[in-house]
Amino acid sequence: DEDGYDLWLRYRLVANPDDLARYRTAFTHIVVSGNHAVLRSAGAELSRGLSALLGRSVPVTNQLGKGAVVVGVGDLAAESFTIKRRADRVEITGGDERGALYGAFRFLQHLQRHRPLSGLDIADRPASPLRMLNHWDNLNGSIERGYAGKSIFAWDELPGLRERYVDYARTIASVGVNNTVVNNVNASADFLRSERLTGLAALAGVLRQWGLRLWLSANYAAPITLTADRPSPVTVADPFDPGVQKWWQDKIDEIYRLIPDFGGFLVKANSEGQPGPLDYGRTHADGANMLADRLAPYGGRLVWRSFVHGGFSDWAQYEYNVFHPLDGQFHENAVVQTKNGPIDFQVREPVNPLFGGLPRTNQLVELEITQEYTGHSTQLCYLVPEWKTILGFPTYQGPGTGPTVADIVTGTAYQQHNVGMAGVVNLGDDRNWTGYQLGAANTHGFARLAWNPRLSADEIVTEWIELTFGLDQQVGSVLKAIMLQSWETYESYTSPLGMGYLTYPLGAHFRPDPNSTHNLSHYTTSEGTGFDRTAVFPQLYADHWRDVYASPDNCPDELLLFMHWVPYTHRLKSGKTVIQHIYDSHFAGYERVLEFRRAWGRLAGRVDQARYADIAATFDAHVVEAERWRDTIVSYFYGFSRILSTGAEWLQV
Ligand code: GCW
Repeated sequence: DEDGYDLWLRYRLVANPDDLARYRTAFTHIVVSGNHAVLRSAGAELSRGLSALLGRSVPVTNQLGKGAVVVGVGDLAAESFTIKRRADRVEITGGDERGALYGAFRFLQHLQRHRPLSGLDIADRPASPLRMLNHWDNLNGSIERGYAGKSIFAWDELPGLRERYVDYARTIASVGVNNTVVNNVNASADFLRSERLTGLAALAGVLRQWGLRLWLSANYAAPITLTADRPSPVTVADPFDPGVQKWWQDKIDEIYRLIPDFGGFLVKANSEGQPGPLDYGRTHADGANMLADRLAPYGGRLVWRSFVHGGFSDWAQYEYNVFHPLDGQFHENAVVQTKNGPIDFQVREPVNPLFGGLPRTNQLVELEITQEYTGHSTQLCYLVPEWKTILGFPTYQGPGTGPTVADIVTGTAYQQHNVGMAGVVNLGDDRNWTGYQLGAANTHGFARLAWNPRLSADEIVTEWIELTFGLDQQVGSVLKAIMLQSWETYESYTSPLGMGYLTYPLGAHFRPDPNSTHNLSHYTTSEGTGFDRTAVFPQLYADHWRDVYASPDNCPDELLLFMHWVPYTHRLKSGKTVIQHIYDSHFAGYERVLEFRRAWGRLAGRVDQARYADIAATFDAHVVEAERWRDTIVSYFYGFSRILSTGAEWLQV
């Protein structure tokens, strides 16, 4: 059935008869060398994948010999693997069981893509130790910023298990994810109730077989909430209070008795109404370290989010001002998780100045896979090109151009071990997992970048297309071109020149409504528009970027209205005036979406009917949304500026 459920784990019969014959001779059975649950998963996946690809049973046996695919552990770095073709067999060797599992998946992907067997010799290792998903899933099954149905986790059925948990674990392990936080950072304390923990332990048991550690988001006031009905309740959540410390110690002991490989806690504190240590006059570092110290003996980690703000006027610098002074105070197993930009996952933002601004703090970069501000599930927006610009950003903090964000989150910048990438995931219980078929490319792309931030967007998207739609050249080239343009296309018909936040700020963030953020994210008048942030924000960067951002003439066009307020007639580096750019980009962006729809239409008959029609329907919706955005934004700025477009007939009323 072609409903998208298999995502990129589609093991369809190899169509090319020559390839099929070659593969059938080369691979006849699997040998799992060792007795470990993760190795058994690797063996089971190889058997499942090879049997389907070759159209006949490829069983797990204990006979070495000709045609064996042998998976096991050898003398390599943790999580790394090699795949080697020997005279009569293939050897997949991991530095540990997890590495072996990743090698097994990579081998299957190699065959799914009909890559040549001659000289098959692959060695790979993950760049970052922490490759995490963050689910924003709630106890009632809803998902904050979820556009793919309800949570895949049926909390109230646990410890009862669903088959889908295995497919979830397979899917994310197949691209190297090794940690997952299963509940929302706006956390219900109820997740930590003793009654819930046995159920969560059952879920952790499934994940463990696929090399995944389960984490929980913790509500900082949990000691208060969860003791409220006791004779002597805990009445504060002050990290320096002995009663609070004891409560957390007992809770952490209880969790590790049930889940020995529990990953740790993710905490959103003193942010958007959440409780936290600041309520008691303590700092974020005090709050984080209290938990980190209690997790440390178990090998657990504490991830503390830096996303704090107090409204629009000083949003860009707020987070930096809170966290930069704390650099060096977080303990070794504490990690600060920082959103890519200083605001909130807008389609274009400067890189968060906390990258390069916290050299003595372990950091995760938080990316938003779910398309809260980038098209939900109605508009294709492939985010890997955006993420590449973030990861490749040279901070200039230090010698030369300084470490890039990728250098920081892979640990090479400051020789750190508790670093990596976290993605707010877009998975839900829709049959196709991500609400629309092409959304899965972002899930895949995030994980591939977390594995290796140096892969190009072209390589990653090509891999995803081949695994998902097969090897048809025309499908590949058309889809690749669409996907690689889609982020800048989304930007062009939504937010001009880095302005950001043009959706209604409360609620769902669906509707373009520039009026609702007037004098908040942009100061639009009849003379001009933008946000003059020059007084403070550019100074948070190294001198190089400060000089670039502080001057309207040096600032890159795409960030101009983030940094500056300019008259409509200000001339961009592109040669256009700001107002003409706003008009042109919105019309051109809409036209490009029409072109996406036409191009997809030309693939009729080349993609199975069900997925073809499903994606065609997405492009229909995409056109409607792009038109709404175009008309809202263009009329808004025409309304203020009253400047007619030059050369655009449709505005000359
Ligand atoms: O921008 C906001 C989102 C919230 C989210 C918050 C955060 C989980 O709209 O839904 O809450 O960011 O990242 O904490």
